[in-house]
Amino acid sequence: MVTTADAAPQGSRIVLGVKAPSSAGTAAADEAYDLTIGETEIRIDAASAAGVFYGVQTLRQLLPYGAEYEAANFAKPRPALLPGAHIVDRPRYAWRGAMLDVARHFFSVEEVKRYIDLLALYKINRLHLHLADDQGWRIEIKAWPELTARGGQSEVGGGTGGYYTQQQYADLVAYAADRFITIVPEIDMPGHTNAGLSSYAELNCNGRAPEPYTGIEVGFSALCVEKDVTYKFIDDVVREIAAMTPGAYFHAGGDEVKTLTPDQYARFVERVQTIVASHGKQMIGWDEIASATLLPTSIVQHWRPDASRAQLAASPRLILSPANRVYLDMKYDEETVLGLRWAGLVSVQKTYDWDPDRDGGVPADKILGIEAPLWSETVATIHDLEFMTFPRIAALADLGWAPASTHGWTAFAARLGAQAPRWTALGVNFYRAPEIQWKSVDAGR
Ligand code: TNX
Repeated sequence: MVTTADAAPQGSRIVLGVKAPSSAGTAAADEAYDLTIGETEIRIDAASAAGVFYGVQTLRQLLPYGAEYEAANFAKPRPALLPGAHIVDRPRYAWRGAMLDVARHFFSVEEVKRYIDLLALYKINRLHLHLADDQGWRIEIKAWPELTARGGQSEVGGGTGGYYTQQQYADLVAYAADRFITIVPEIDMPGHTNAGLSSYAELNCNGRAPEPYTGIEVGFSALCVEKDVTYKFIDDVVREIAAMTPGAYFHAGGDEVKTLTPDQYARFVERVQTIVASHGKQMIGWDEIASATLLPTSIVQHWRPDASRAQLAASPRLILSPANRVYLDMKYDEETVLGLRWAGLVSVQKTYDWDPDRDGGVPADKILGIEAPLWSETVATIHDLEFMTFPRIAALADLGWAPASTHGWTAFAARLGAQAPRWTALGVNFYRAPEIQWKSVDAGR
């Protein structure tokens, strides 16, 4: 056992170094780190700043949960005992994502920053923002100002909605980048577009703008794929968002279109893919896009449990988000008040206890990683958001990071239970799933 600097002013220190860790040369070396807790020194070695950051998050999890309170809560620094350790660590998957639907219910910049902070603790490295849907358009587009002036003012249930100015979006991108999280913007198209269609009559095939929509039905809206102005619109939107997004990706949605023929749909996806590539981004789409001819750089996000495995297997690259495993908007159990249940009940064990490489039914070498979406039809506040996210996001994070060889529900459930005091200290409104033995706040000092 060693002590940290506070307890042993005679010499313990923390050294952060950017140099090759033990995992150098492996595919995951970019995010790898070594953490050594010795008698007089704590060292974190990594090849990149991201690796150092992940080493710090691990060290943070080893500190007593009280460290999560502002230091001002304590009259004087408290000693902390840490176990001696040499940890050689690197992620299993390069893509460890969370998705937040800010369209059905709007979440403010401050709320999204809080979400980012909580995700960073568990080494999540992508935050996919679902920025437009039938119920609201949430990102300022200077060439099409009505999108936010009109389309940004509604949300599920009739609330006032909201949107991010370009400056606010850039601030979010920078805040996430400081925590090694890449923002992945999504503008869903051609379906899920009522907010856009209600802002500009010309985007509609019949030239008439529909009313704003505040219900939770899906599949009724679509951009007019036969009109040229539609592609001018998409080009402007992708250009402005791409210019504010240093990350390599643009998510073009593509899900649940019920008003187009399969051929119209595929031609649309291929045309959008060209637009996205022309603005220097790799296109991501929900798994329906697998029916189109895709570029090698495009990424298919698997979500429908019954999606065609043959089409998925033929896709260039995959992110796995099977709804019956990782949808954070599904109810946990029969008692859950919030959430939907079309993909079944999604317990913590359901989220954790599968092997993406083997159980997805798709070739492992195409899998970039996994992502947990939080759709917000029933999720209206940050408290709701935290309740549906925690503890399941920790299961997703462990599945995305830890080697398959260490996977095991019983040991994971114990590690998970030990997070409770830290979440309490952080003020997280987590669901105390009854199957987990949650440590009490007094146990972890
Ligand atoms: C399906 S997942 C949708 C969303 C809904 C979600 C609710 C996906 C690509 N489409 O529009 O919000 O189910 O669980």
